Amino acid sequence: MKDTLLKIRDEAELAIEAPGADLEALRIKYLGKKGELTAVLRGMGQLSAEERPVIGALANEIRADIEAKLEARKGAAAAEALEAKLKSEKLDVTVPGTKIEVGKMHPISLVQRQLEEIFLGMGYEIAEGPEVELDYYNFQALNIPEDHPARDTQDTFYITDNILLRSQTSPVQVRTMEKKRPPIKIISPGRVYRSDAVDATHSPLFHQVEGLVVDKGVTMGDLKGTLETFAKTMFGEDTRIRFRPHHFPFTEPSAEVDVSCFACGGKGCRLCKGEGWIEILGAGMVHPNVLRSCGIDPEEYSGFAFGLGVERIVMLKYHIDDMRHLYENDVRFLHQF
Ligand code: 2NM
Repeated sequence: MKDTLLKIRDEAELAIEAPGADLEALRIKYLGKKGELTAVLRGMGQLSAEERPVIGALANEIRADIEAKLEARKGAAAAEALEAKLKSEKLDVTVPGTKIEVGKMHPISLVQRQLEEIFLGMGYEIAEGPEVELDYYNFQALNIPEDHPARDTQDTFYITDNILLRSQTSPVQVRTMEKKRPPIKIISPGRVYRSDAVDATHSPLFHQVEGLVVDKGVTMGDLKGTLETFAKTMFGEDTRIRFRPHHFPFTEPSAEVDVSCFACGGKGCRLCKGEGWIEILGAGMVHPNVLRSCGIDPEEYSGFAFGLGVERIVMLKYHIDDMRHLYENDVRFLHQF
């Protein structure tokens, strides 16, 4: 029995010292209720009265010995683990930091913000609305007849018979006129969609800013004064504007609006193609049918509206000759603004 005990002690010692030893498993194996040492002690009944205290003392000594070795090894393992953790988490404060790239505002956003600032400064509010729109708000309420070419599936993205991607931001104006009583003074910036092939001057998605003023006694003179103030703020104090007669279904009378060329001052250059003038806006007095559709009495109220394409302004302002640059997201292009 003594030999068995000594053998257990030697084995346990080796096992505890072995690299990667599972100390808890070893504790159970040797000292646990069903462990090897316990098994030996259970057999002590067969021993003689002289042998029993000697073997008992040896067994207790070995138990204490194994316990102490386990504890010591546990402490060493914890110290090793801490050492490894400290090593792996070592921080070299002299290593160069990760460079954080600071982005830039896209030129379309830049110009859109600028347009917003100008009209906010004139007391306008910014109105927004859905890009997925009902046919009613995009066409019908805007006095655009059933057979108008803009309604063709060739020109407009239809989702169903009466749901489409808005082709202008005017439906926002209609929704505002439906909801609010005059005075109304809003601009509606946002994305619009037309089924155009991509080329240097066309994109199926582009951006518009439209304006609308409705009140008692609003005139074409107010429209001219507003657009003149806008043009001077946007393109410089010397800028002049001119109206050319045009047709829009939603305004009467309607005009296309030019600004004097901000590159040559009107003498004629490459930017204005020798004209001295650059077309920049569409505008007019809101058609009585449109006011009526929105529950506003055209006998009591009148209004003006205008619309411009943001991409066109961006391209003129920054001398960009191809609209595709604005959508290709090449950072070398975008970092120029
Ligand atoms: C343009 C040109 C002329 C316009 C009209 C309206 C509304 F809703 F009041 F009838 N909103 N925008 C308008 C007028 C838009 O864009 C070239």
